[in-house]
Amino acid sequence: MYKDKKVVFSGVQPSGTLTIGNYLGAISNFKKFSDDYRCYYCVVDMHAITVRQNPAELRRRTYETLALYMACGLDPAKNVLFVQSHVSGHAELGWILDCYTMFGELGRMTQFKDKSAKNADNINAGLFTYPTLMAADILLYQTDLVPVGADQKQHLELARDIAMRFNGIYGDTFVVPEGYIPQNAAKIMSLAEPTKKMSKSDENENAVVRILDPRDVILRKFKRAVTDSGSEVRRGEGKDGVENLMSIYSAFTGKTMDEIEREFDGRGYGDFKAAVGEACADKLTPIQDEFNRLMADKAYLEKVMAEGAREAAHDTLRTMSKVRRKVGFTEMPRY
Ligand code: AQP
Repeated sequence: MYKDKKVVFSGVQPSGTLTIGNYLGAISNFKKFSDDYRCYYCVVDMHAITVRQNPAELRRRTYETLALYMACGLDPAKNVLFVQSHVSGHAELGWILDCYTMFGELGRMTQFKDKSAKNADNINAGLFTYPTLMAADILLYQTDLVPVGADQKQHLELARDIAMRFNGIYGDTFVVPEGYIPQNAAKIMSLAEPTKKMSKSDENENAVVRILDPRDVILRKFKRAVTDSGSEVRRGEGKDGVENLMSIYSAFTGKTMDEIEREFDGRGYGDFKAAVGEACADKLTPIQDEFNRLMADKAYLEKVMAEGAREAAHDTLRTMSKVRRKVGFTEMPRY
C-alpha cells in the first residue's frame, strides 16, 4: 500500500454563495479529519457548469469558496485545498468511468430529476453524468471516507458501485469509499418551504441563510422562517419548519433536541427564532471576519490554489497510470 494515511475527499460547488446547509452538512465536519487523514478538499467548478453560470461570477465564487474553506478552519498546510479544473485527472477519469456507468443508473438519480425539472431549458449531458464525475473525484485519490450531507448519499452509493464494478472486471484498482454523513444537521431544509432542501442556488433569498449574510439579515431571515399555526417548540407531525429550526439551533449550540424542547417550553416561536438567529450569527461572525481578511489577499489565495493543484495532480498520477493500463490504453508517449 502506498498510502501512509487513510484518505478523505470532499468538494463543494461554487454555484452560489454557500449556505448554512453546506456549512453544517459538510464543511464544518472537514476539519476534524485534518490531523489523522490525508485530506483533499476541492472546489468543484466543473460540476458547477452543469447549470449555466455567469463566467465572472463563477471565477469570483471559486476564490470565495476556497477562502471559506480556510475561514472555516482548514489549514492549507494540513489539507490539500484545490480547484477541480486545475487537475486534469478528474475529467480524464470521469470520461473513463462514464464507460462503466449505466444509463439506467444515472437516470435513477434524484438530483438529476430535480435539477432537470428546475433547468428544463438546459438538460445537458453533463447534468446527467454529474455523478460519474463525482465518482472520479473520489476514486482518483483512493479515498476511504467522504464527508457529505445526506443529499449526496445516492451519488456516493453509485460511486461505490462503479468502483466495485471496475474492480470486478480488472482486479483491485480503487478503494471502495465510505460516506461520513453527520448524525445531526445532515439535511438542512429551506426556511420558506421546510420540506425542500436548503440550496445555495435557490432564487428565494428568504429560503436560505448564507455563511456570509450579515447578522441583521440572518436574524431577519430566521424571524420570517415558515413554521406552523401552533406555538410549541417541539418535534412532531406537521412541524417540519420548527424541527428544521431546532436542528439548526442544535448544530450551532451543541444542545440536544430534548434540551431545546425544555428550554423553549411555553415561550412561543418569537423567542425561539430570535435565539436560533443569534446562535447562528455568533458562530458565523468570526468566519466572516477571517473570510474578509483572506479575500483581500488574492495573491495568497492563488498561491494556495497553485500548491494544492500541484500536490493533488501529483497524487493522481499513480491511479491514472494504473487505470489507463487496465483499460488497455497504450503507454503515454513523452512529448
Ligand atoms: N441543505 C443541506 N443540508 C446539509 N448538507 C447540505 N449540502 C448541500 N446542501 C445541504 C452539502 O454541502 C456539500 C456541498 O454541496 P454541493 O455544492 O456539492 O452541491 P449540492 O448538494 O447540490 O448543494 P446545494 O447548496 O444544493 O447547491 P446547488 O444549489 O448549486 O445545487 C455536499 O456535501 C452536500 O451534501
